[in-house]
Amino acid sequence: MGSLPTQAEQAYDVLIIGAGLSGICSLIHIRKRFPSWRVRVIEAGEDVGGTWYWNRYPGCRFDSESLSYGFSFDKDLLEEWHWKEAFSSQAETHKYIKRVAEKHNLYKDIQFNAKITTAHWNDTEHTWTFVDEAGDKYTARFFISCLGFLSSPTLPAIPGIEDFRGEAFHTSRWPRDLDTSRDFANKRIGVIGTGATGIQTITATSKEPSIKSLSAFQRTANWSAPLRNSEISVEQMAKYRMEYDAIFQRCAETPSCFLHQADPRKSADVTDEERLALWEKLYAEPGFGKWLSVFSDTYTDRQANELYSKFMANKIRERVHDPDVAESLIPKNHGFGTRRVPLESGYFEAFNKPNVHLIDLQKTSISRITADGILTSDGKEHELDVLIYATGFDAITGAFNAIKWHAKDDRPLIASSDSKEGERAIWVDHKPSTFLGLTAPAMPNMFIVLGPHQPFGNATRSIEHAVQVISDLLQYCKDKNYTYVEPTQEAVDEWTQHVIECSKAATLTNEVDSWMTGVNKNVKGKTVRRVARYTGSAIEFRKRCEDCKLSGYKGLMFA
Ligand code: NA7
Repeated sequence: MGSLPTQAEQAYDVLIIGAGLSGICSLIHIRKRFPSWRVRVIEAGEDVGGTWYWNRYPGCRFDSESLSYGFSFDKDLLEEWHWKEAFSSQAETHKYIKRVAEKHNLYKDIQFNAKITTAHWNDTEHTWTFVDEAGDKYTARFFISCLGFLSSPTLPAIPGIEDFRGEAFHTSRWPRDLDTSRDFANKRIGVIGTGATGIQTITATSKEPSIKSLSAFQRTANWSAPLRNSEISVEQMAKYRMEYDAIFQRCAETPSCFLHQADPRKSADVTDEERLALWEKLYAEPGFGKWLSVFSDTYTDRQANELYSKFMANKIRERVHDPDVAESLIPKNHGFGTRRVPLESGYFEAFNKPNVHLIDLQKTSISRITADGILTSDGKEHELDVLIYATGFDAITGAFNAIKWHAKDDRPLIASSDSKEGERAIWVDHKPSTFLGLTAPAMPNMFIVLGPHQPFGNATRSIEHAVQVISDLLQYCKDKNYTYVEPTQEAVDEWTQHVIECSKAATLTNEVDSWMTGVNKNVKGKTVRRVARYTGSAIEFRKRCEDCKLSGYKGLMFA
């Protein structure tokens, strides 16, 4: 390693931004691999956990299996840890992450309450300098972005937000000391948004016996299906511990690293009875099987998708007493599974309660937020004491966009094409260009975990893999005494084209607006669909990363 600048207050070999699962996994591995290196994590929150630190809203929990989620490299902790439920709650998951941090003595290397605001590349020194909100500076040779792909919350672009006199907050900024059974007593609660978060929040809040009323404001109906959670006893957990190797092996063999795999048959290969039998079986089982273990053409063949959607629509009709409400809850503009399917624990039954109301914004839209609630276009004012924004995130590129980047040649990372900086930006109009999703052009010495163009599936599995690849690459730099690494434009173009080609296979998903297709109407410049995530399989992704390493890192420039 060349010498680091001395004038900076804090100089590191590796700076990690974010102390969620990606950040702590990076810290553990970098420390282990490079014991003499100075490593520091910068984190905006007060504790480790990332997603599981910020999202404390009621009902927040996994909808992938707890057993498939832990760090597979930490065998001791797998032996020690008891997942209390098949689908762990936020509190338990956060406890797990804290335990990882304590066990590996990570806290001493993490700077909390520090939000990075600007980043400057120094092309002479081959270093990045970061400045946080408090004005503190950190200089680093390499940095690992562990910013998260759903970490930048967005409020709806609705007039009057600032007028509301009651309590209002975004689900991922849930007040830490709020006790729903106490603080929601006798209150009229409103929730805007019915994505995965809204569905969990609405379900849990509807079960609060003390609330006066709950109004769910739904702009787009979302498909959702039963989670079927259960407790894991001490005896069961002891048994599961012996199966961990097989569990992680299975994750490694599926396209999204979940425990579920599509049925290789096509919908039309079987009789109506056989088809129904598989669907009923999956519906009765816990977890994502009902999204991911269906017939292989369910998300590519329109007719196959329509059939399955009809099956799911009937399930909703069976569960919701009021037929009009049921029809409003059944999505009409997209087929089942073409958006990420949230799993629920009584969501549809919530609307059978007399004090729970669905406001279908397709029938009457929100005109404005007022001092006392929400005014809809039919002239009705829905009076509220608490207003919860379950309105999602500026996904994938949002956390990058929250930092002012001065990359190589002082280029900004993100800018819209119609802006002054548009011509020089690296990701114009939020369109990422990367090499293997791990590096980006004109952003030397940056490595990304769970960023654009990476597979997102089972997050921990993707994180472990990305951190491994990055550690190997850093080892290569160390061994060769390189202080500079950047992808070639050719490699970036080729990889970005591959990501776009892969996305074409997800035919029906591509026809739907969602954070997965890069749309968020609350964010300037995100009104049209774009390819921001890797939809090829995780298996293919791993292979391409391995090929790159075996080729001596073809596609990367070093100095
Ligand atoms: P999502 O899935 O992006 O959902 C956001 C929800 O908020 C969705 O129902 C939106 O409706 C709704 N929304 C956003 N803006 C508005 C306005 N202005 N008016 C009305 N409704 C609005 O975010 P989540 O937090 O639920 O989930 C994100 C991921 O986290 C999830 O997929 C899991 O992977 C975990 P829309 O559909 O845009 O009409």
